Amino acid sequence: MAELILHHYPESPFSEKVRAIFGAKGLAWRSLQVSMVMPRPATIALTGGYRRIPVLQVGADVYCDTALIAEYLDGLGNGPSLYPAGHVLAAQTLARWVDTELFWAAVTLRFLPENMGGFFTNPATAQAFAEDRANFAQGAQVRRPSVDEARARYARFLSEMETQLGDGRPYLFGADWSIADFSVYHMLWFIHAGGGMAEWLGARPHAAAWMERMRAFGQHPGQPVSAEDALTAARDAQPLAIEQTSDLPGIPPGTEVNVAPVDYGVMPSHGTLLRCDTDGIVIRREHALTGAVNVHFPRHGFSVTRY
Ligand SMILES: N[C@@H](CCC(=O)N[C@@H](CS)C(=O)NCC(=O)O)C(=O)O
Repeated sequence: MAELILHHYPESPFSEKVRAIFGAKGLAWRSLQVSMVMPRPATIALTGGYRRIPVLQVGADVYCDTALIAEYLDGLGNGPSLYPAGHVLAAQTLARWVDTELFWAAVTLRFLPENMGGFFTNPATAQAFAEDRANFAQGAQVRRPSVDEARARYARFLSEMETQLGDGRPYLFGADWSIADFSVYHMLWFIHAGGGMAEWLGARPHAAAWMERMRAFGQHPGQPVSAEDALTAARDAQPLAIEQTSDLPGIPPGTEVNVAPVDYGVMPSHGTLLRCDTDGIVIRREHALTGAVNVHFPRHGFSVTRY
């Protein structure tokens, strides 16, 4: 198998989810550190437009969105499945809620002055970030909660989490981890990354101990790789053979399509549809820098339209 190359940046919470999964599963990975703001030429050459971070590249196959990246990684490495029998629905549903509803509360909380920590001590960096994220927000369909609402949402969630962990279980659904643990972990990591609100965890010993257990997984660094070497890895590989199928009325395999997130960061990727079914969406693209690549997306949260 080709190497696992994560396109990410250190401050990115969704990247921290994947970095922790690499650690938990003992997977060797290569780290392609991208800028916190656009442009990201190598990553965009590979995805064809999708700009959210992280992206996992495996040779000439590119996996977008951590929901799909986690499913891909689950089949590799050591340890229990991220989707334990009997808890799949609960774990996936909690992970989706955390990655969306709790995420927007987390964004509100993280950018409070008392939670900023060392973020943006340089005004020029802050200005570049604000301009970049204004572009990113074009066409978004999300509602960012007020500070009061975000605090209430997080407080309620943390107190339910404390109760759930109160019987001494090591992970949210019992003796083994699930995808929900990694989603909750990266969100708490993000909220507390600036060092603020420490008392929120301090007052909840079970949640605090769980957080330290999860944080240990994140200490598993990747070997740096350059953008040039990542592009060479794509050019040197063949994209996976994909069984062609589509459950979209009027959009059969072979159609030129746009695939885009439905909520935010809605910049589409363009390519030829190979597959669209319950398990995901795959398009094939060609680019001078990458050769032929497959770009994979989850089905949930993405739209497919004719180009
Ligand atoms: N549902 C996506 C969310 C990804 C996401 O929102 N990533 C943030 C960074 S953590 C992002 O792309 N922000 C804009 C940017 O970095 O350009 C996933 O699970 O991968």
